[in-house]
Amino acid sequence: MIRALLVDLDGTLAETEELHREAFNRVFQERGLPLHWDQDTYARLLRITGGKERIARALEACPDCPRLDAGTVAEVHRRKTEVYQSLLWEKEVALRPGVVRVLTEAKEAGLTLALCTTTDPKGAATFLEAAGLSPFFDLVLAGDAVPRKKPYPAIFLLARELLGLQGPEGIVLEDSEPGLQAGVGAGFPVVVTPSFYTRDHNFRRATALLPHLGEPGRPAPVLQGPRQGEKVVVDRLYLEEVAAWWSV
Ligand code: XBP
Ligand code: MG
Repeated sequence: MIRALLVDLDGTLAETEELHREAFNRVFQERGLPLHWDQDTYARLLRITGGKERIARALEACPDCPRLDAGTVAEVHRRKTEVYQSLLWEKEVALRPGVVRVLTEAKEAGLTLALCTTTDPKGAATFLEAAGLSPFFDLVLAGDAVPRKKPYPAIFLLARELLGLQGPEGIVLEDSEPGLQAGVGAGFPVVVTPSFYTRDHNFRRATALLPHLGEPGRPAPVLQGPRQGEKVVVDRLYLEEVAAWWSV
């Protein structure tokens, strides 16, 4: 029996990465840093999870950029988070299909919901508030809550420990390869719904792979996993099937 859903934020709940990208670029301009990330560059940089880490790596690879110490990089990232928070209120970010339904059903069934995200906790909190999702989550693990971000399994291992989950009592919902690796590494079945920036990632190890979670009247084709080739609406029953499939 599943007891918890461990849910990623960026790309899984909503397509937030374009707002992150805009926030990074605005702050680079504000600070006079000779960096500008177009979509192709950003797609590559998303492999480096965590905004601070991403900025630091991009600065190292930029010959015309000043050498900033870790404190200054953290300060640039703090400002980026502020800009991102304002953008979340200014621009409406639509939740992905099935998200509210799956969270609502899980909550009604008494499951524990944990947000497990690489993004900064302040940005994550503002996202949840702006999207009306705060009441769903019993636990929020974000940013530097663990020393090593995805693809390391630390964040999901921490959730496992805090919630006392055995084996597949938790299911991870993810959109990216680093997230999938982290979930698998922590011993959880992982349902992947790829997003705009992660559609070319390798999801071979996903327990279930679908373009989205589906809605009644708009089921999603199962690309991999239980009921492959059929169209499903991901619900509690399907998630139980995923957990059983993983255990075999
Ligand atoms: C995605 C990330 C984040 C965001 C930027 O995290 O890697 O770093 O791109 O956010 P996830 P910050 O999909 O695990 O939620 O700048 O706040 O790190
Ligand atoms: Mg993600």
